[in-house]
Amino acid sequence: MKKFCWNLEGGALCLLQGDITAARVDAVVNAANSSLAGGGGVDGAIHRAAGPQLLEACMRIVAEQGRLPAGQAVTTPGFNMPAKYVIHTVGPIWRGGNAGEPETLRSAWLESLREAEANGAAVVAFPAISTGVYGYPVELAAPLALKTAAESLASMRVEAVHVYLHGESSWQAWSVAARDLLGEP
Ligand code: AR6
Repeated sequence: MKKFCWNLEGGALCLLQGDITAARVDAVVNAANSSLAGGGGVDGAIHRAAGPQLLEACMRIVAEQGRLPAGQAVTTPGFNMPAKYVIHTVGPIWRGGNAGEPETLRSAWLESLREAEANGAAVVAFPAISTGVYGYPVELAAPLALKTAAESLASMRVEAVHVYLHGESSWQAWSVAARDLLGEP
């Protein structure tokens, strides 16, 4: 498995190629939708790996507080996954870039990191939120997400962010963005 890490002020930022559901971390972030009812992509994979209790926990949250708006995050247990927690966030659907998509994507990353910190999670795994079904161009999403994570590590108790990338084109785009922003790993 490919892995590159940058040791930054306040923690480590790593890119990994692989399946996020197998990540041995404290918390896994899910690129969910507002209904929290599961779906395709990484959301479907996380629900399959965690087992049916994850959907039950998500449905309780929606019953109590309603649908999860884009840019926000909530936490459930990880159930059958190695990770203790799943942090569900909703990224923006790409509508051309002038509908607040960058602000919403930044908020999805930040609010997920805040949830991680609030739960005492030291190592957090993220997928490439919004860059699949939601259509956010990965060349734009990767630098924004990496900058948000790098800045947050400096001021938060989270010690490491592991970005799990699925597929070669995603890996390439994130590697280029990380080198541009952070230099050689
Ligand atoms: N591990 C890591 N990354 C993965 C995995 C995996 N097991 N599976 C897919 N990816 P997407 P979005 C990558 O579409 O764009 C769902 O139906 C994938 O290759 O999962 O935020 C939800 O319910 C891509 O690079 O999330 C929502 O309705 C990245 O994860 C909607 O899709 C994100 O792709 C959310 O769309």
